Amino acid sequence: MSEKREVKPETVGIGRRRFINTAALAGLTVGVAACNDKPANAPAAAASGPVAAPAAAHSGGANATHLKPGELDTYYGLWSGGHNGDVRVLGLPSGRELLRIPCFVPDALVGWGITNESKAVMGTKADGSLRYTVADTHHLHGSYKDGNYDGRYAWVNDKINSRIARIRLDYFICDKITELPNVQGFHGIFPDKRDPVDPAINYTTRVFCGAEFAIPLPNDGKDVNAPEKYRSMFSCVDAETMEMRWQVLIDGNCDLTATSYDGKLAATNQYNVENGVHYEDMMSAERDACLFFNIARIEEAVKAGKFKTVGSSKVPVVDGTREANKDPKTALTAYVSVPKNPHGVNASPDQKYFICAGKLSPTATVIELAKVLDWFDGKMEKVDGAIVAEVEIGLGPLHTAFDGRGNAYTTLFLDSQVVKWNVEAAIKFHAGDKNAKYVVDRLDVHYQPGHINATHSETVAADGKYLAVGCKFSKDRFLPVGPFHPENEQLIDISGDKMVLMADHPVRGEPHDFIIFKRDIVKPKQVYDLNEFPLAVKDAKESGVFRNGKKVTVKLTSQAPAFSLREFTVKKGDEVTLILTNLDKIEDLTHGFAVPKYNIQFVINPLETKSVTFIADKPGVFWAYCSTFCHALHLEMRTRMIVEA
Ligand code: RUQ
Ligand code: CUA
Ligand code: CA
Repeated sequence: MSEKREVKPETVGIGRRRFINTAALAGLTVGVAACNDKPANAPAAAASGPVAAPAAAHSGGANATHLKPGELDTYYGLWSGGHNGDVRVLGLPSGRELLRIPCFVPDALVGWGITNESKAVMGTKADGSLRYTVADTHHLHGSYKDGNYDGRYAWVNDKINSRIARIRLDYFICDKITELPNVQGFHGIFPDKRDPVDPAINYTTRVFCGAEFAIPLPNDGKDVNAPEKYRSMFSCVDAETMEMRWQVLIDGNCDLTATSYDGKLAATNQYNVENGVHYEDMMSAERDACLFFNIARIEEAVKAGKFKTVGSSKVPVVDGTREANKDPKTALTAYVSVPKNPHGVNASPDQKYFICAGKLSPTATVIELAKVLDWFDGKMEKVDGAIVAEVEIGLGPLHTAFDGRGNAYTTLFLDSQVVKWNVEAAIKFHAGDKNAKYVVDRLDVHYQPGHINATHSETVAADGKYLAVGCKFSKDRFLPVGPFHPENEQLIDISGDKMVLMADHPVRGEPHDFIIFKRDIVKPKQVYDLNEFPLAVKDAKESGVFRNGKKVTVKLTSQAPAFSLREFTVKKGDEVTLILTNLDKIEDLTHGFAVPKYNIQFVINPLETKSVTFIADKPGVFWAYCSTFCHALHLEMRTRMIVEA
């Protein structure tokens, strides 16, 4: 779009830096009309630190991303899979993609949305077909224990249909999906880090979900022409059961979400305190808010029956509006003001602050959590007193990551940069010490970065090693492939004073968010436990065709290179349920099962059981074959399905 001139990636230096900046700003006039009211003088230039040294001069350098054949990565990355509705597992620093975990959208490789087990997780209509086949995943976070990832679960959102999916990190599979009632545009998501009341519960038990779009409550076709009645809610899902716990009716909307390390506070940034319906309305207020939730008080209110329900949903809804929460001593919510249309809110690893990125404001706002709690305790008069810094960092701040050494790294969408800034120095500067240099470093990224995360960034174990940046535009960074460009996930070494760009990785759109953790956090199992599956065919001798009127069950096992039945016969019009257990218990010995003309395909891992149900509506012979290479005689591994006319 903005790029007419050629950019030579190998020329790193001041000239190039300026050039890329100009290109990025030129691009925004076309691509980001909504942001045209940015301040005329770019604060980026004023606060700019020294220019980044050439990447080649750094000892870590790009070589660190190149692993020798057979070498393993030291970190896992979990990336949301965007519109594919899956979660991608990457090895880092190499950036190699190791797995995709389907969640919200069918997947033909593993048979997600085809097998009965996956359909039960995804949700079906009365006729057995899938309720939804599209998704828009943005945000992914892992479960915590003692302030660090514990490798039990991860959660990812679906913005289109307001669903939350849980990933089991023992098998790297999606095991539950919950649809949030009475909300639209479910966006931000964050697990709590411990219980607000019970100190023995030092791990995640709740997941918080923010909803961006206000809708009539209930959304039943009445009130559609009364936008002033549209409302948004903040939701809490139980981490174990994945049932809804409660919702909070709020003023304004929710964007991203953060939680405190003590479990007491959750917050969501709000870009639409105006309750505007059109984007001009949503940008009219000079300040929006970071809305805090007092979790213990909300749960007390629910227990005391101080809630209503909306429509057919039984989920308790408490009142978190400004009007109902004026008295700090009883308030469930606190609206801390932040400049115009903020975006990301992130919890610093020292457990003290939430950082709100300004988006339309070139600032980051630092909110001290102890002071928010003081307000709830009636010890501080104005909740805005919790703002301990509001400093200019550059144009279009979106998300922030941390290195555990007091520095924050914020993406600047419009400047196409990552800015490294020191939180305590920013607080000093805000307090009046104009000599406090809070901007430490800036690095050009390519281009228009959104999400950012560092190794263990939002945990007490933040180790300041690598930073990943999700760049929305890749422009000239890869071979051209027509109009639809890949995005560019860049990896940056942050172990030194200067950030060093290590690698570009093209990705299919649009991953948004990700977390990165040390490989020993998870202990993945590579062979299933037969007992996990109620339908398991535990012995090849149990195989056969079992008829009950028009309902037929076919039980089958696989052991390389054969299925337990050489053939099986059903009748036209039968409702067939085929159950297949893979009795191979050797790591990596996965089979597949594909039935021509019946739209059936799935893989079956060691000691896994899957089932499919279909109507045998086409008579004939159908060679059901193993579709995953498993053995020298893989091509011979078939069974003949005979459907009698
Ligand atoms: S939002 S960058 Cu969901 Cu920032 Cu994507
Ligand atoms: Cu079994 Cu291929
Ligand atoms: Ca606004």
